[in-house]
Amino acid sequence: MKSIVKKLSIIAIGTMVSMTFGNAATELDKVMKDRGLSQSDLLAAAKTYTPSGGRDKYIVFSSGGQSGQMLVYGVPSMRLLKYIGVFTPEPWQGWGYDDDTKKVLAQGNIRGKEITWGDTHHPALSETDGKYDGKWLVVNDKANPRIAVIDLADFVTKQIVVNPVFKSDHGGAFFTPDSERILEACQYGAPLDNNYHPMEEYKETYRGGVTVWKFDPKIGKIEPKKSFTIEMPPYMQDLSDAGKEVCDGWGFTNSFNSEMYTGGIEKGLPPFEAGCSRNDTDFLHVYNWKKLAELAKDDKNVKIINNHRVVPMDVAIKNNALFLVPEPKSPHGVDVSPDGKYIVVCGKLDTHATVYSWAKIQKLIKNKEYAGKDPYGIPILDMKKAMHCQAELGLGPLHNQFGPGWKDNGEIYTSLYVDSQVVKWDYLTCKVLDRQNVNYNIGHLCGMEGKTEDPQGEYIIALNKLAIDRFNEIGPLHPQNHQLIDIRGKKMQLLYDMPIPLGEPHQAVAIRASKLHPHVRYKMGTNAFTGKTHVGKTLAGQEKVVRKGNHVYVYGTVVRSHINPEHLTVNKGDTVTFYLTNLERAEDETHGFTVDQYNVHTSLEPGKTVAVTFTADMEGVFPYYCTEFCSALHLEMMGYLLVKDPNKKYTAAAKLKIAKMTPEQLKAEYDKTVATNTATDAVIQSVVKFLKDNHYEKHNTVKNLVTDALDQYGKIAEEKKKSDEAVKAGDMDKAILFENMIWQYMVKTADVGIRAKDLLVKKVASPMSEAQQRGHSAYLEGGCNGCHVIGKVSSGPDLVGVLGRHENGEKWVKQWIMHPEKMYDNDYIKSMTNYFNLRMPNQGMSEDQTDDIIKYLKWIDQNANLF
Ligand code: K7E
Ligand code: CUA
Repeated sequence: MKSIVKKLSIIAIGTMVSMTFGNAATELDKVMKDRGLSQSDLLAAAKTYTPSGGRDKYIVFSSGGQSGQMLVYGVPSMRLLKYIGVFTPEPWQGWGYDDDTKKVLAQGNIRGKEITWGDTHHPALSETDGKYDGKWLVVNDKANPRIAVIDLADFVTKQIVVNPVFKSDHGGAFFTPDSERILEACQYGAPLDNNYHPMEEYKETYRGGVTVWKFDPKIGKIEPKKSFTIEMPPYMQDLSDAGKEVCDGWGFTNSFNSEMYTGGIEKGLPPFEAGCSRNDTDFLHVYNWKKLAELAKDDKNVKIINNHRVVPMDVAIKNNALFLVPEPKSPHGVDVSPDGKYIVVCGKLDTHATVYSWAKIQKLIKNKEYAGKDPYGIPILDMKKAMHCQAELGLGPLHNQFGPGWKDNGEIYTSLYVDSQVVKWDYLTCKVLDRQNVNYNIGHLCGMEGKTEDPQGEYIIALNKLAIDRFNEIGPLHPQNHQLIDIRGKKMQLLYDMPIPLGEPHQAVAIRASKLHPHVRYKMGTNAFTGKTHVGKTLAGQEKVVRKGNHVYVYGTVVRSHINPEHLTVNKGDTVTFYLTNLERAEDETHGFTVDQYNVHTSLEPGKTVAVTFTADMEGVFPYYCTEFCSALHLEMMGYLLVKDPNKKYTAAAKLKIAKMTPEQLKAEYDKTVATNTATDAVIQSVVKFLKDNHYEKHNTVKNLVTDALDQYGKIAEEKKKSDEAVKAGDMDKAILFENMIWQYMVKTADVGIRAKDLLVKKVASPMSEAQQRGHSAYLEGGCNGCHVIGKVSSGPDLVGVLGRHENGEKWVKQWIMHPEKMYDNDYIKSMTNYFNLRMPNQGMSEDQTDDIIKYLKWIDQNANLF
């Protein structure tokens, strides 16, 4: 008995399921077949697909490699959100094309030389207590040793600092757990000064090192004066990591040329690659940056090189602050475990990852138990005695990320460059747990907050060096390939390939989106780089042009859809500065600005003030315009720069005779324009009434739109005043133009108002049942909307109330949809056919679809007041 009941209920559920999802399931089957998708593809799609308007849980900041920029994208959707201009000009944001951004870029000039490219490698997010706080982002430039600071309040680069002693850098940037310091390690050994030193004196005069930058996390600024560099042997320092928890105050940097080989292929010597990988081991540098920071404050303990404090090796050695630990052959990544108890080093040319124990290292240091000294006198600790365990992972281990099970299960993920794999293993026991193939040749891997003291897990992103066959062919230069991997299960699952059309990304860092709180707009008149009021701040009505000698300052404003001023005449050779303030308050109402042929551009987000300076060295007429498609009148958002040569005589052109309008014609045009405005206003008022009746103020997004609409509407009164004055003065031409301006404001108001109304309808309408949703889809599929507009008589009758129009309405409508031809003789149908000059065709709707459409029509009737 029981089993029969169970069976029946299973059948019942089965029927319900197929009733509910029947159509969708059939379509899904078809799509799977057509596109050749498997069940696991569907699962991967469901794990990454983010419906329109949806948000990602994590935000990734990826270095943009040779582009010198940063990339921002979301996880799990892998949707690209932004490029951030950092070391390289970025035209959209005006980065390097307006005065203030040029100043930031100029901070990165090296010895007076302008550098317009960068090789970004390692981004780092600021931390509080070893956890991301969502405030600052820093990244290094390997080619031109620099660090940039990006403000996460607006995702804009605010500072670039040049390393005064290195000639290249790699192992940085790395924040210490409270963001008071940033570690930046050198890469290629080179003289710390700027002088010539022959290659033969490499060991004597070339050096490596780690710069310990002071950072003020309150204002997000690196303080070069309070920073110093630890001198190190020219071993080609590579990746680094800052100590945390039990090893807080220490830093770890590995190296790959302890041979100090200097190449010379052109002289018949073996190349660098052979000489640098000769030894079985290289050195992990272990240094007490906190102690050295104290020492560096005293002039006695430092050498000043290029105006920068350098702590020499012997000072560090004498103060027990610098040690070396052998590590297997040309290693690459070094990562400190979340509790600071272990340091994991990847072998690169060795198949192992080596786990060092901080407790053991400390004990060796404390007991001064050294295995020897390097040529510079730095104590070397015994590798075996410092080691916790070693894991045989495969070919080419490069980088590590920790997973949420780090504490109990030693959860860690390592990239294998040569084997093209991500390996999950246990760094406490050095046991391998799982492998996932990636495509191809992975470099870094990015866990969700996987470098912090609080790794989130869920996903790992493989940042691959090669894409090869993964994407459509686009020529010999392929995109980069970021692959999203789900790590929640026992087995890793590859979910998504994301092509990146920019430089080699190296490292990326991911943070929970909930930790970021960027601004929507700037406070009116803000200089984005000082955070203070811009000297060029100009409000509506304050626009003016000021000449000081041969420098012309324009205090201008931009707002939909005009630039004020619209004419500017200057002399050839004048310097021109446009100060522009975007008066908009509305979210996403950005304007852009350029003067044709003068190579300037800027982006004006709401509230921002910018300065654009150039020398008007070409005579002629130069349109300037807004470069963002900001409204229906965007193309009209323009003006003219006229540059005349003061040494030239210009003869006036003969005036073209154009017939003038008669006073009667002018009056007629004026009346017509006013009538259009009155009609448009009636539409606006009906929308306003609808919005008020339905309590738009209860829905924040709708409320913002209404505020924006009313903002536009509010400008009408003043235009009306000007129009009336013109009428009084008998200048109908002018009056017509002001009436036209009123119409423009009305259109903008109506545009936003109707968007608000649509949004409000969706919010206040009763939710559709599954059947009603299916009915809505069937209605669209059947092409019903080609003739019927809900709430309006269009090419067919309004369908609001259609079910009540006939006796037995549902049956009537059903028959009419399924077999219209049977009813063509009906008197009512005949009259309708005559009226619309159209006859409803048989659209081949099934009975199920028709029933659903009727349910949808019921939903329309329930919400009739909204249409
Ligand atoms: Cu491995 Cu520059 Cu971090 Cu590239 S580095 S991968
Ligand atoms: Cu402003 Cu286009």
